Amino acid sequence: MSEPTTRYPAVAAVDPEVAAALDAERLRENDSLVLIASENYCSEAVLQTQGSLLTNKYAEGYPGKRYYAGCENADTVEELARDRARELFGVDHANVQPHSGSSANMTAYLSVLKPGDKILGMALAHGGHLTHGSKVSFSGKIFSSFSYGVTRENGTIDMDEVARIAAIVKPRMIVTGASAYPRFFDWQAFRDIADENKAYLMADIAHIAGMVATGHHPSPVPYADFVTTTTHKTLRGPRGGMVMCKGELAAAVDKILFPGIQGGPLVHVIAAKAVAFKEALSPAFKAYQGKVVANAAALAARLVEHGFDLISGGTDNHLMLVDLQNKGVTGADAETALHAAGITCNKNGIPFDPRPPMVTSGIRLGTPIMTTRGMGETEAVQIADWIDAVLRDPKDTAVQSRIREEVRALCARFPAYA
Ligand code: DSN
Repeated sequence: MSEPTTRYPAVAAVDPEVAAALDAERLRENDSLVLIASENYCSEAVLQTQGSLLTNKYAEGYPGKRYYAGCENADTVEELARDRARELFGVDHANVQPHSGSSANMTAYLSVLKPGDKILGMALAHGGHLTHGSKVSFSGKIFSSFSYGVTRENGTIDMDEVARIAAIVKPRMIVTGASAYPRFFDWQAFRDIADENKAYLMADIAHIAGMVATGHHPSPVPYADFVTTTTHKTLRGPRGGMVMCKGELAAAVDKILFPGIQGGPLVHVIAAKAVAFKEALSPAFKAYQGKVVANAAALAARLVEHGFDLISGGTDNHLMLVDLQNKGVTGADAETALHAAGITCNKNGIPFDPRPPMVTSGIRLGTPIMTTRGMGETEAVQIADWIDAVLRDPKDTAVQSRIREEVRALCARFPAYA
C-alpha cells in the first residue's frame, strides 16, 4: 500500500484544494519558528475535540436549561469546562460560551453598562486592544471611550497618571489588560482607582491567562469585577473566549451573552476548552508556563546584548516589544525579512510610534510556541542571534536563506505535530 498523500483524506475526497491548504498549514507550523506572542500550538487532544461531531449540535441556553432536546452531551462538556475554569482561576463564575475575546469583552461591558457610558482602557497605540475602546471598534462606537498609556521615559503604565485621567473622566468601567505590554499589571492600584471613581474594573487577561492560571503572573481575580480571556493564547486551548466574574454578576453576564449577544454556542469548541482546562490544571502545564517566562527572559536579554531597544527594557511575561528605530529598520521590513528566514513574528506599533500601523517601528516577539515545542533558553539565545543577523541587513537574501535552513533543522529537532 502506498503512503497517503494527505493527512486529511476525507477532506481531500470532497475538496482537494482545502485539503492541500490543510496539509500545507501542518507543514508550515512544523517547519517554521513562530514567535507570534498571541498564538500557540494546542494539543492533539484539543484538536481532536474541536474537530468532533459536537459541531452538529444546537444548544442555545445553558446546562439544564436549553431550547433544544438532545443536549445531554452538550451539558456534560459545558459543565466540565465551567467547573474546570472556576478551579483553574479561582473564580465564582465562568461563562465559557463566548466565541472570541471580543464577544467576551462585549459581554462584560453590556452586562452592566448602557450605550454612551464612559469606559477607560489602555490605548491601542500603547499596547492595548481594539475592544478596549478604540474608535474603530464597537467598544469605541457604543461607549464613550477614553484611554491611558505608558510613559515615554520607561514604557510602563504610570498608575498616578491613570488615577489622574480617571478622576477627570469618571468612567463607569476601567479596562485593564493589553496585547503588547511586557510587564506585570498592578491590579491593586487599578482596583483602588476604580473604587475612588465608583467604577467597575475589568481585566482582560487574554495574553497572560496561562501565566495567571499557574501563578507566573499575579491574578486579577481578587480585584476585578470581570476577568475576560481568550482560550488559545498562553492558555493553549481552542480558539475562543471566556468571561469570569464575581457571583453577584453571574446572572447579568449569562443573560447578556445569550440571548443578548450570541445565539447557539459552539459546543465542539466548548468541549475543547474543557480538555484544555484539564491540561492546564496539570503540573506539566505549570512547568510549561515557567519555561515560557524563562525563555522570554533569555530571548530579551540576548537581544539587549545585540543592542536592541526593548520597550520597558525587558519583560516579565511571555512577550517583548522591540523598538527598531536605532537599527534603522521598520517593523514591516523586519517582519518580511525574518519571515523569509523562517522566523514568523508580527510588526507592531511601539508607544509614540511615528510610523503608521501598516509600517510601524517595532516587532512583537513571544515564546509560547517555541516553548510548547520543547525549546529552551539555549534555543532562545540562538533565535536572538538569528534575529540580529537577519536585521543587520534586511535585504540580504543570502543570510535569510542560510538561516532558513538552520531554522528548519532546529524545527526538525523539536517537532510540533506528528
Ligand atoms: N490579535 C491578538 C493579538 O495578536 O494580540 C489580540 O486579539
